Amino acid sequence: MRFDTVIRHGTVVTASDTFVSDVGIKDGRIVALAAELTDADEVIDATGLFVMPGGIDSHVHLDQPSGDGIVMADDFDSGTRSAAIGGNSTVLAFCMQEKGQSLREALKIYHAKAEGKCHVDVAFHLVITDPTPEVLGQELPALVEDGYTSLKVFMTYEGLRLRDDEILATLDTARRTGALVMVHCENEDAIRYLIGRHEEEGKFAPKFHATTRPVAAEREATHRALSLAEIVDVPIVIVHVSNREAMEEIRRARQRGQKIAGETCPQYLMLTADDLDQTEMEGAKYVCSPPPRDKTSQEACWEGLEQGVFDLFSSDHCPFRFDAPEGKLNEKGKRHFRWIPNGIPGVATRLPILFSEGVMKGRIDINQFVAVTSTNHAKLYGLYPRKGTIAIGADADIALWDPDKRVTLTNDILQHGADYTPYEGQEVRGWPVHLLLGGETIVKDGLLTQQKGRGSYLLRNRSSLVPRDA
Ligand code: DUC
Ligand code: ZN
Ligand code: ZN
Repeated sequence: MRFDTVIRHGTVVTASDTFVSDVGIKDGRIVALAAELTDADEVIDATGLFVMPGGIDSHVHLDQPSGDGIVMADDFDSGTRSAAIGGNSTVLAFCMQEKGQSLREALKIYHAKAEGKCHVDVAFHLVITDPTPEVLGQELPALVEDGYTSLKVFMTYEGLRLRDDEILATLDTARRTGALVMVHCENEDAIRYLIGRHEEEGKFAPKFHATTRPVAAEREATHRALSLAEIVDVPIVIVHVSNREAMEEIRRARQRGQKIAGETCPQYLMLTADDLDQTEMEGAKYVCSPPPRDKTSQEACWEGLEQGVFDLFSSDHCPFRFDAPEGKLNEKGKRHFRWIPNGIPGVATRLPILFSEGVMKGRIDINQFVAVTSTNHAKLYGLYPRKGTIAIGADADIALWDPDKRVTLTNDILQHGADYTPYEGQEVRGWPVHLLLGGETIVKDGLLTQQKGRGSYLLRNRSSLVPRDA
């Protein structure tokens, strides 16, 4: 067979194997894995490089309205561009239902936002903020059938959070329809109470974002979410886990026999609450929820990755400009931490940070790296085996990694819309030097080689965590 492209002399890495092989690509798919493939229109020399499935970041916020004049720093163009620079070929973003809005209406708006803009493949999770009988009884089941097979619910944020009975009703619908629910676990009432107390005490600086959202507020909500899922007998994903106590709740639920996926993020390995405690509002750059904790929590999150408590390592990319009236330093945010928009950029830095700090420092092996950054995302969100692996028949979404390339992370190389990175100046070892999407090179030597619009929208199957008869 004559191939469109062959990748030669690289070391192929999947979630389970590492082997030297050439990769033959035809019509956007991987069609051959063998030695000495030569007959091709294009030959990419991967000598000394790892040939890995493109990263899948299943937790990314793009172009979400935040109210109050706050504007997210990335739309689908800049956000997926930055994703590609960081070695990702697929991102799963959120489609946020407004109160009173139908899910179909919300989807129409988000599809319009993404249309023609994406540099990598995308799919949407549905955020349920208004679980009316109509939404749960009719819309959601139809949408799950149509390939929108995951949703997120919030236990915090006035206006977004669901009450426990609403969460139960949503989980029950997920069980009946075969959808997978992601849960943001923080106790809203406790947080609001603590914010009130801080206000009485005149505590308004960014560092108090962390003290009003303590570990116990996350642990309690995690336990409650797991209990609610147990009550209606449905799998869930606990997203953005920041500390040991929430992580232990996941372990215990699994020991009880529950099917649970766990996710952690770079900020919980790399940052601490001390980063919020800086002069000149610098701490606002690190305001995200749950907040970064302490060194002990970082170690716990590493342990969770090493031991498989966490299936997913996602960015929770949720970018705002720092020095901007529509960003972190909006007028109200300068005076009170509760008005600093929650979230940090990270879609481009997720993979290099884990490769450098995890693989190169011997904390996880390279197959685990592939599992928690790509394969498990594909499996849990219904994209496997089309995505998330190097195998015959899979999409040729392939990242070539140079393990020896040293890069200093600076905002200008990341190509996102934010005006900062929380990791400015940090050196990483290992970099995705070449990225193919559907067999086509979209990034070479840190630069985009294609215009936007190459990415497709992905309709998805059911999660691997969902029973087949659901
Ligand atoms: N939750 C997220 O998942 N992302 C950003 C903010 C938040 O609270
Ligand atoms: Zn969240
Ligand atoms: Zn998020």
